[in-house]
Amino acid sequence: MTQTASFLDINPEVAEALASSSAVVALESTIISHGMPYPQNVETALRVEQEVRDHGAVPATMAIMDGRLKIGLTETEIEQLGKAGLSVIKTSRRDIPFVVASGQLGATTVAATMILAAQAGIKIFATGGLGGVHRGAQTSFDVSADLQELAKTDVAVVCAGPKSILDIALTREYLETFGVPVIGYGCDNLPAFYVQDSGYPVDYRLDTAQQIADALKVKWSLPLPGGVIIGNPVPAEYAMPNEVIDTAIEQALAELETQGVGGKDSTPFLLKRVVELTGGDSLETNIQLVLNNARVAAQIAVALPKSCWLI
Ligand code: PSU
Ligand code: MN
Repeated sequence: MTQTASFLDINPEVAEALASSSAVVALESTIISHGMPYPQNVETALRVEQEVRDHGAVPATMAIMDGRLKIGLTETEIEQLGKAGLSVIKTSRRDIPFVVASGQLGATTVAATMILAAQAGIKIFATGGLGGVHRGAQTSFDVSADLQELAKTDVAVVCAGPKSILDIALTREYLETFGVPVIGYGCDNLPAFYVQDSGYPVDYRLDTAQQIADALKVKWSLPLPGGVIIGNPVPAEYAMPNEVIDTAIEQALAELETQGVGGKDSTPFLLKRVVELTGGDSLETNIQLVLNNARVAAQIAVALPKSCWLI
C-alpha cells in the first residue's frame, strides 16, 4: 500500500467496480458547493450520478471529509455539501493537505478531483466547465491550477468547454504549450459552455466514444502522461443566445474588477453573477450540459479497454 492510499476512503460500490476493472466516472464537488445554488446543486449532483449509472458506469463524486479523501459520496454526504454551499472550502491541489489535516469539509475542483481520481485509479471524469486562463491574465497572472493538473495527471475530463468568463484563446495556447490535447466530441470547434461554438478549433474531432477511448489508451500506454480535454457541446435546445450570455459575462467581469474580487474567489463570483444576471436561465443550461457530459463520460469509460484501468 502506498502512503497516499491510507487517506483514501473508497465507497464500497466504487471499490467493487474498480476491483473488477469496470467503468467508473469521477465527478467533482466544487460545482455542487460553489457552482450552483441549493437545492438545484444537490438535485443536479444526484441526477448526474443517475445518468452515469444509466449508461453503464459507477459514479464517484469526490470530496474531503473528516480528514479523508472521499472517492464516492453517499446521498447524505452530497446533501451535506450542497447545503453548506460557499462555506465549504474550495479545494484545489495546494489546499488538499490543509483541508485533510484540519478535518474540514472540502469540495474538490477539477484539479483536486483529478488528483483523487488518479490515486484511486479512475481515468474518466465528467464536469461542467474547466478553469482556464482568465481574461486579463497578462497582468493578473490568474491561470487556473486545473490546467497544470491536466498537464501532468492521467485523467480525461469531459466538459462543455471553457466559459467565456475566461480567455479561450489564451487557454488554448497554454494547453498547447503543456501538451494537453483538446478533443471535440462530434464538433470541429471547441464549445464554450453555454453556447455550442467558441469560434476556436479543437485539436482533434472524434465522433464516437470508442474512438476517444482508443486514443486515450494509446496515450497512456505509450506512456505519455497527462490529461485530455473532451469538449462536448451543450445540446442545441438548451444552448443560450450568444448576446444574452455575452452581456451577462461582460457585466459580471466589470463587477469583479470594481469589487476587487480575486484569487480563488474569482470563478465562484463570476458563476454566481452570471446566473443572477440571466434571471436563472443559465442555470438550466448548466444543469443540462453537466448531464450531457455525464452520459458521454460514462460511454467513454465503458468503451475504455479494461487494461486501461490498470495503467
Ligand atoms: N467553471 C465552471 N463551473 C465550475 C468551475 C469552473 O464553469 O463549477 C469550478 C470547477 O470546480 C473548477 C474551478 O475546477 O471552478 C476552477 O476554479 P479556479 O478558476 O479558481 O481555478
Ligand atoms: Mn484563479
